[in-house]
Amino acid sequence: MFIKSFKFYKSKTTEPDFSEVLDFQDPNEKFVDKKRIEVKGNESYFSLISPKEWQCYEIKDRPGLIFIRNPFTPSGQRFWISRCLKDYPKSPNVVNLNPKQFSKEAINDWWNCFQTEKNDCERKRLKVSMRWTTLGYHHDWDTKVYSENMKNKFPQDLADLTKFFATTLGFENYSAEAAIVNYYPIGTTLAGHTDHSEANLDAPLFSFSFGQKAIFLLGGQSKDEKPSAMFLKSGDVVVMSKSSRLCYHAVPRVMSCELEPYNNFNSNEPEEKKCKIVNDCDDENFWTPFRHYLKDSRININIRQVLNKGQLEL
Ligand SMILES: O=C(O)CCC(=O)C(=O)O
Repeated sequence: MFIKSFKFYKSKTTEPDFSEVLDFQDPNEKFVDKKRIEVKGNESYFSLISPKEWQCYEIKDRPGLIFIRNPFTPSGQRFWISRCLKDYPKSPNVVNLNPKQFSKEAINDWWNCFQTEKNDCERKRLKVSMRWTTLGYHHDWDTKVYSENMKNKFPQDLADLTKFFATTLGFENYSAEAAIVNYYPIGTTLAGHTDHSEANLDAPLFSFSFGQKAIFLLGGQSKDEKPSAMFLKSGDVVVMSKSSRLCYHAVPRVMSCELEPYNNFNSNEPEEKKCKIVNDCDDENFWTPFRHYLKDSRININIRQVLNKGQLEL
């Protein structure tokens, strides 16, 4: 059932029927519950609107899945997008680019190479080949085993952001220790899988989406179950906790989206909400290369806690 749905939404020969895809812009109350979040404290966090204003949902037959509809401010989105493109793919973080096909410079600082490349054909190759970078404990795609030998410092800003979501949603003692940043040019997909390599399978998985929209499938713990399909748009946050933590999920389609909150904004966010770096993102000269990249691409940051509480290493 999972594979059938994946193929259905992936189809390029005929445009699939999207009528069963949940759209949280206009949530159908038959399938979706509006979740009340008990806000811990009165604080907000840079790049986010106040948790009191978050639109937070649960899906009726998918316990443990929490969907927060874009809680990012427009310049907050710009900040995380620029981190994902310009900074996170830099060495010592690991990227998928093959050393037989790409220069050391590209593998060490992909965005810089992509921006300075003059040859259009090579620029295109650099763009479409970049599919992931890993942070913290690096995901080993072959063995699927994390190790202390394959680990770098996890970016503090991303750890703090994830911790803020975790605490606000009532997940205590959360620690972000591994992330995959996925880059999806339109037309690419991610096959059905479960994330089960972490020693800690109780801590929730956090997923932040930016850029063009995706269809996300969330099924059960076996591929026999028909998955729910939902749109993920720029800024949307998905939390897979409790019984959804080990469920099959996939991205069968990335498609263009009418909403581009990172492009269309007048910079009237209160100054006190911004830090210097977010102010830089408001500068259109700074933003232009990111705008170009996102015209036909999506980015997803997928964050996991690896260790159990009190565990210091693997
Ligand atoms: O792109 C997404 O929304 C999901 C990514 C994902 O499932 C993963 O990185 O394991």
